[in-house]
Amino acid sequence: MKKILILAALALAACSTGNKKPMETPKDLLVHRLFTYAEKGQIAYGHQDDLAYGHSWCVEDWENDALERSDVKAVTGQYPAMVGFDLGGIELADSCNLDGVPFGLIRKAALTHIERGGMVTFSWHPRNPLTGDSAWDVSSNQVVKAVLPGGEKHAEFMVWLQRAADFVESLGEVAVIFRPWHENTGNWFWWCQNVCTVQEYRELYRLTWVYFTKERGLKNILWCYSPNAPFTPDFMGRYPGDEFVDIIAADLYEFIGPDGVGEGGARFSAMLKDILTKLAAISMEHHKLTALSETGLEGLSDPAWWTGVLYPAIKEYPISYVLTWRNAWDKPGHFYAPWDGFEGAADFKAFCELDQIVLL
Ligand code: BMA
Repeated sequence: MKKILILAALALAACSTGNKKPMETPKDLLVHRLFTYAEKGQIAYGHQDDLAYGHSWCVEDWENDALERSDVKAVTGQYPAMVGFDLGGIELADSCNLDGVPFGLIRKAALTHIERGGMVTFSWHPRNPLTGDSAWDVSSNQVVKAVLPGGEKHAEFMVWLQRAADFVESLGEVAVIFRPWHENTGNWFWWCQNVCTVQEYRELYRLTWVYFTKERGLKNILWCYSPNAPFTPDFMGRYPGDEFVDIIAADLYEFIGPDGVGEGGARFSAMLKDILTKLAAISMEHHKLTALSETGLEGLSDPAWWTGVLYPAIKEYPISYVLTWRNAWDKPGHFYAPWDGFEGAADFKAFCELDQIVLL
């Protein structure tokens, strides 16, 4: 028995010293896991902020809380396969993010979820570095230019990157998805297409990647480029380049207008299929993973949204995961997944029970 253990230890040592096949890094394993889902036609389900709070509850004494509560688990019996968190606020060394979630809780929740076998993705809504207002301040088209080398805010911005990188580094040897400068083909963030040039955007993304990867040596990040649908020339026109990206994804929400649930769902479904068709071809051409990095119907006013709208629209496509947005604890109508007691929970449960949909 002992001999077997020694031989096993030697084999492992050989792997890690590079004598034979090098050991797989946490990033390799996460890439492999996501590619496997896509190859098998499976889709992992993710929910933003899932372990930090839910509809009308939030973790308070996070240092002593085992973080067992989850709206998704309350309804389905399982945690989501992926949990998303937002780093907005880390740039100014705030103790809580833009939605009031302590960064200590975010770190603990992310590590707890990974320990349980789950995956974690980070978005970032940093303030506008030129005006000091929120990420949604598009009053100036000089902001991205100002943070690039030679710009008046460059030195300050590098400190912002340093603080974000410090946070990721503090997670240790785990792989996470990072999705900075998302929805750049919209017109609502200071890095969107209406307020910066193609070149400026690409330099912003690359500057971030180079700082994290080369200067800080943070090698366990899967970089996700996620413009919003619909597909426009800017979608790939602003692509930073294959070297800087692991996942080419898209964000798309359903909005119900005056025409009601049925029409809203049909419009969303058509747009979703269109963008996923393009993403399937693009990800294949670039040898990248693909995903639906943010989606949802706020308030879930369509009782059959999961199995009637979302699932039929995504089931044919090789997306590795789909993430729905947060269930705000302090805004009763701002939720994107059911919670315990929500009357439309059965449809979500049915969606999660489909063979193709992966929870934790
Ligand atoms: C938006 C809303 C906001 C929130 C922001 C960042 O979609 O949920 O309430 O502050 O995301 O999480």
